[in-house]
Amino acid sequence: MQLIGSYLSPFVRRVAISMNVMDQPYEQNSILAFASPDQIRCHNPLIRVPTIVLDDGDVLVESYAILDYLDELAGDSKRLTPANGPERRRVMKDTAVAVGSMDRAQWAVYEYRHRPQEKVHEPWAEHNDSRAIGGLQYLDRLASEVGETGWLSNTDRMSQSDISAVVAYSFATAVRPNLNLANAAPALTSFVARCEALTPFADAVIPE
Ligand SMILES: N[C@@H](CCC(=O)N[C@@H](CS)C(=O)NCC(=O)O)C(=O)O
Repeated sequence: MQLIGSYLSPFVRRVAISMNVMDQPYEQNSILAFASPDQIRCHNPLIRVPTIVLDDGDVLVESYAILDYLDELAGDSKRLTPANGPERRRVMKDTAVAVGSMDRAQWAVYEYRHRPQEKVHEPWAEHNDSRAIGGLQYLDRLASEVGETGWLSNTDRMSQSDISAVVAYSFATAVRPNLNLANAAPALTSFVARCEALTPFADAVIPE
């Protein structure tokens, strides 16, 4: 299985960490979508990462669809989003907030990265920053109740919401340091430190 995309992308990183947690072997191909579009276009018409090329040549796009397939492959003992019931609803909701926070932080940073300086619209970046903070503070409230060993969606082991929350926090901190998340989300900050020290996370660090 080939995972296309750099760990600079939070969407790629949440897939990589999920595969590490599930013991799913993969080969990472660290292509940057903006720098090398042709190498991705041949697999994905959207020219976005993550893109996964399966061993039989089939291709999956979009992190949600990829993770859904990986959960199915892993089976009930290893899946990261529960298969059904209130547990599934809860993990789906908390994951959606985490992924929405990634989106918002990305839109804020793209405002500076992909527009000429004279066309940057600061209020749009600030709007997205405030929505990213809103999502991360929701996760912070969950983190304030997990103690030293618990998980954000109250599951008995790590779930997709934990992985996506940690990735969203670390990405937002890297690209929008102005958010000052250590102050704005202190419980989440401690939870992230606990998780980033674990091998599945440390094996997929954000490059310098
Ligand atoms: N909804 C997508 C988001 C993927 C995404 O935005 N990827 C970015 C990298 S972080 C990308 O490939 N951008 C290239 C572009 O926008 O042209 C997912 O969950 O996979």
